[in-house]
Amino acid sequence: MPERKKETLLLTGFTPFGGDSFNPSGALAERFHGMDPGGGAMVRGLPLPVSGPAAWAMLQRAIRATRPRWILALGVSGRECLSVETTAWNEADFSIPDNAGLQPRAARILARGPASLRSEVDSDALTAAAGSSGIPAEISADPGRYVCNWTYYRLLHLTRRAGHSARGRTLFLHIPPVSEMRRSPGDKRLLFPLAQVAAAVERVLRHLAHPGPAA
Ligand code: PCA
Repeated sequence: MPERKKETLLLTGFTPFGGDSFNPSGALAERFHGMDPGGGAMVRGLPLPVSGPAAWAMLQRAIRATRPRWILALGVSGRECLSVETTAWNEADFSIPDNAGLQPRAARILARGPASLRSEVDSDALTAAAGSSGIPAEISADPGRYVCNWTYYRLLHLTRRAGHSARGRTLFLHIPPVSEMRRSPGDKRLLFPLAQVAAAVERVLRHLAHPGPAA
């Protein structure tokens, strides 16, 4: 019997920004590229530039080329937990310039788009899967108003279209800062080892591709 072609699970992350020299989200997108998370899927990892328009242009090309069945977008937050983001907001309000030097304030992302968009992924089940890794996981309706929210809003706006390959299967996960981001020996933030965050993201990937009882 010919082997069935695997369907794409597009996993995005971001490059470093805001003075940090490391971004675990982009590193994990690279690490999991080519992984088989079960459910007939194959992970395609894509680190994105930290700039709304540039990230979106790259993401649109990847979506057109791979017609993903699932999209999991990752970004690093300042929170000491995993945040399963349920909602994206039609607002760009950057507290610092992005990597292209753009800094929209109180601006709409899409002039005629709705004020907010919600993911249809089962966030309760997914949060339970993420939290079984030992890193606390919470449901969040606030992905900030920076590049992650921008990207998530555009993603949900695109994939909610009837017949879109990733309709109902698009989600954003904020991950906590990791030890590689320590700014100085006196940096007092709770920083997780990258390997532990990777284990949590792996659970999320497996759950997304193949929902079922947590392994
Ligand atoms: N986090 C930022 C942008 C890139 C990233 O990893 C954010 O939360 O918007």
